[in-house]
Amino acid sequence: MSDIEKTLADLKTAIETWNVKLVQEATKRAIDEKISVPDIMDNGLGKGMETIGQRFDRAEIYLPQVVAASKTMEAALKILEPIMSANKGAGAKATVVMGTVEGDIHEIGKNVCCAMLRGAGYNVIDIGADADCQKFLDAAEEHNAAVLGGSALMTTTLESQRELVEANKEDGGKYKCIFGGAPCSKEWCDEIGADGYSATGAEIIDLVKSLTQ
Ligand code: B12
Repeated sequence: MSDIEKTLADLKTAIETWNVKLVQEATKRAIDEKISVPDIMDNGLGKGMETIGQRFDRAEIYLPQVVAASKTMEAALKILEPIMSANKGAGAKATVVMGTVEGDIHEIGKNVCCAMLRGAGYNVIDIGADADCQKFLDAAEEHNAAVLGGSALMTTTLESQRELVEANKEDGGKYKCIFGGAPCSKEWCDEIGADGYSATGAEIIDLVKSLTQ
């Protein structure tokens, strides 16, 4: 196993075992080894979170363990954040308002997307979780955004994505609406009249690029 493979494996293990010390050490090591952030996310941390999701689905672990894994993920994102933000303001790239839609408190995927977009040089306004349509529109207006990105992790909160598309239309359709999250799909986005969908944080960069060029 190469050093890089070992680091990615350690990142995955750290999330799976909610080991904050290990995640901090392995994330710093990954940076030293110049592993790209999309690689750190997709082939390290994200893989660990996938396992957590599967184990939770099979009732092998419960909410407290999922929360612990989420906190471990946040500890890693905290270390990666300055690198991501280093690109901030470097160019004249568009502003994206990112939030988790109303009724939904899942933030990890949204945070990953924010980090990826920042890393690619976009100006990201993170309005947090359980954000209603007005909060999206107000933030977009205030920061002169081009894109609204809404994350939903529950089948019940997919409806809030539809509401955001409609609220944007009523407001004059000034912004492109893109969506993601585990229950979201390209078909759903087409059905609700959204402008785009991406399955991962890595793909969101090309999606935003294609909508803002
Ligand atoms: C972590 C987690 C939690 C954590 C969230 C911590 C946090 N700070 O975010 C906690 C423990 C708090 C939690 C709470 C709950 N959860 Co939960 N949770 C999960 C879990 C295990 C993983 C989600 C996750 O973080 N994945 C990792 C990230 C990296 O992946 P991701 O979110 O999919 O994001 C990627 C892509 O989707 C995409 N993406 C994401 N957002 C966006 C946005 C845009 C614009 C784009 C383009 C792309 C994009 O890019 C991301 C990066 O690649 C899932 C299980 C699963 N299999 O998904 C359940 C799950 C989502 N939870 C579920 C439930 C039911 C709940 C609760 C209601 C539980 C309860 N009984 O209280 C509450 C929610 C309350 C509420 N009102 O929201 C269900 C939803 C079921 C359903 N039918 O919809 C799931 C599917 C588990 C299950 N099988 O039952 N949960």
